[in-house]
Amino acid sequence: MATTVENPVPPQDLSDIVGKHLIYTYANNWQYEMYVKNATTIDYRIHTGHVGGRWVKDQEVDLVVLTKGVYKLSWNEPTGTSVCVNIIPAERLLHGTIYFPHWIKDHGHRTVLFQNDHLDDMLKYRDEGPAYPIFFVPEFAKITFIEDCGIDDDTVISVAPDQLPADYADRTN
Ligand code: FER
Repeated sequence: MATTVENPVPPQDLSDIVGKHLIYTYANNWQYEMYVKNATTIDYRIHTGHVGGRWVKDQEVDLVVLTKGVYKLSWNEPTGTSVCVNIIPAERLLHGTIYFPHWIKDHGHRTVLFQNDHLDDMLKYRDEGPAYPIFFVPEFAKITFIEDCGIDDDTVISVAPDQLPADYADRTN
C-alpha cells in the first residue's frame, strides 16, 4: 500500500535484514560489528574508536524498513547513549548517528566492557552525568563484511573483541 498522511507506514518486510551479521568502518575509522539477532534485538562489538573494546548482547532496538532495501535501527543504551543507524546492505552503505552523553566523551573507558555484566554501574553513571553537551557523532560507514547467521544465534557474538583471532574484523566479502 502507498504511504500517505492517513497511513504513513510503508510495508514492513524485515526478512532481508533480520539475521544479518555486519562488520563496518565509519569514515572516522571507528570499526563496529552488529548482529541483527531478531526484529527487536541486536548484539554488537566495537573494535576500534572512542569506546573500542565495548560489547553488548540483547540490546532492544526499533527496527523498520523505510523503503525497499533501506533499514533504520534506533535505540537508547543503559549508559544514556542514543544511536540511530541506517543500513543499505545492497550498497554496502550505512549511516550512524551516535549521541553520547558528555560523561562518555571524558570517561569513555567506563563503558569499555561487557555491558550486560555491569548494568547497574551503567545506570548509575548515566544518572550522575553530566549528560550535556551531547557528544554528537554522525558518520557514514562502509560495510566490509556481511553474512546471514539466521535468528537468535548466541554464538555469533559471544566473546570480547580482544578475544577474537587477530584478523577477525579484517575479513571482507
Ligand atoms: C553503532 C554505533 C554505536 C553501533 C553501536 C553503537 C552496533 C553503540 C554505541 C555505544 O553504546 O557506545 O553503529 O552498532
